[in-house]
Amino acid sequence: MRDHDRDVNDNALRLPRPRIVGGLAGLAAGLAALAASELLAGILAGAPSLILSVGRLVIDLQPPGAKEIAVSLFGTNDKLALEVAVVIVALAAAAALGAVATRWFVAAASGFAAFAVLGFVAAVQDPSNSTTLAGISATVSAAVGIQALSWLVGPTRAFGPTRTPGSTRRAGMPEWSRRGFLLRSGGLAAASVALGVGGRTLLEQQRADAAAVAVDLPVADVKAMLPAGAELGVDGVTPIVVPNAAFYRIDTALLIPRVNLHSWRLRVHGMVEHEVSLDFDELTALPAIEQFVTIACVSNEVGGRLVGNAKWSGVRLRDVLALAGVLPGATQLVGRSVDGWTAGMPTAWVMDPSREPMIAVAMNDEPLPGEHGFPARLIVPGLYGYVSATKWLEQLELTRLEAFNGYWIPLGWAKEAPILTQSRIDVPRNGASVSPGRVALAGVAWAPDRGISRVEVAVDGDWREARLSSPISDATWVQWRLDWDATPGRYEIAVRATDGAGEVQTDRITAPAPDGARGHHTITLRVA
Ligand SMILES: Nc1nc2c(c(=O)[nH]1)N[C@H]1C(S)=C(S)[C@@H](COP(=O)(O)O)O[C@H]1N2
Ligand SMILES: [Mo]
Repeated sequence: MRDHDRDVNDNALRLPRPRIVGGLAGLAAGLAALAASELLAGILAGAPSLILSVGRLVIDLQPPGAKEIAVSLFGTNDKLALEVAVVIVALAAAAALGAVATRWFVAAASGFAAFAVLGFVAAVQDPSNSTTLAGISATVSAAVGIQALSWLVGPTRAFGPTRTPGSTRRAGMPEWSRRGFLLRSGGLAAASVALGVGGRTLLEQQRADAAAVAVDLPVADVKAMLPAGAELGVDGVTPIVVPNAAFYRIDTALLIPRVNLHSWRLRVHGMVEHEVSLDFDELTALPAIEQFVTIACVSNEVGGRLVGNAKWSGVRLRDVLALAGVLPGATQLVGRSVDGWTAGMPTAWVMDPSREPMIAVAMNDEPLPGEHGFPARLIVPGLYGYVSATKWLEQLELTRLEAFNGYWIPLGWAKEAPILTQSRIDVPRNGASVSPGRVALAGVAWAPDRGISRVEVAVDGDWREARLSSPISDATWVQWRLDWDATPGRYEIAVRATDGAGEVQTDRITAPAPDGARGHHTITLRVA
């Protein structure tokens, strides 16, 4: 190690420009501030992650009509992108404040405090965050950031007691050597990233644990069974029953909502004869049912994978509604989640005896996974998820259709949205090259809950009928297969399904918004 005087000399000679020094210090201090909140959130149940809170605020403030943003925010990867954007903006601001700090420390410190206030305000929008803990988190985060900034470039550095007579340092400049400064800020940044990532890991673990508690699953009298021939056995085709770990996930939750099974209740209210509130045991004491249902996301593109089929177990939604007594005129049923998300559907759709809407507490014979709505969710055959499939369900409200709009409706999505007839080619992959001879073209087709009566495949415009797997029910998808004698060349392969009512899937292409994507999934193949 160098002695202190060498350090100071070094500093005078080689210290980078104060604005760069300040920027780097601000960056490190910003990382420390963010890490403090992540760590607290990981350790203290109920303490918010300020990053997630601000991300949540961004999602909630989506300007109505920004359909494309809304589409992209449905996706899971886009959530990560949103978080990364929040962190980048926060760090850029911290770097800018750091550059200010070398000349006007109080202003920079106030900037850090202002960011903490923003984080606090964002955090208390979410009712599941404790206001006290949000306050503590914001305060600690600001204090850590300001302390780190002061340690690296603050007034105590510039005017510290170790100032040597004759030093050429300017006021406001750190007294570390360049190497010392870079080591300290780099070390702080690295430690912050490590602690922050550790904190986030703990936080996600907390949420996963909450959903992994032992649950007594209802046992249905009538078992849902797969018919013989439910699976065509073509390599690479989506399985008829999608395993939980592979099932698509779509929601606005940046972090799986925490639900304590022991205090959780389902409240049925609004236009009912009498309000009903059931705890988990009371809910699952109702007659148990299970059924396979294919659910789909309205933002699924033609050929997309935001659709899946699972065995759902739970109770009949109509049994629960009957306990409360739905009043005439209650034309809409709204499912509300513990984090305030809502989906509304026509009561008539729910009451139609041709289908069996349910409150599911199990998915493929396992308790509902945290990301799929633990402890209870709605599954309503035939409707897109955004107007029906409320996860982390907490309330059922009976109202009139005109009286309330669910979460996505003001953002430009259709109020009523039955799942459109769609089909997808799974094998071969688009753009693949295959050998001449017999080629299995195969995929899935769905039209819940009208069922699929026929799937046709066009090879260069010539439609041929595919073979179908035995359908489980009208509420589920089927696999299809066409064996094709391929001769060398380039081909365009398209698929279309016909629903149970005889209606052929349209080739008229539409975007997912406002009520689902239309058009035929089409791929190109090379046979050589
Ligand atoms: N609480 C809550 N439930 C929700 C959503 C949500 O954002 N929050 N998204 C819905 C949408 S848009 C779809 S497509 C389905 C997806 O269910 P999955 O994630 O289990 O596949 O959940 C629905 N339920
Ligand atoms: Mo969705």
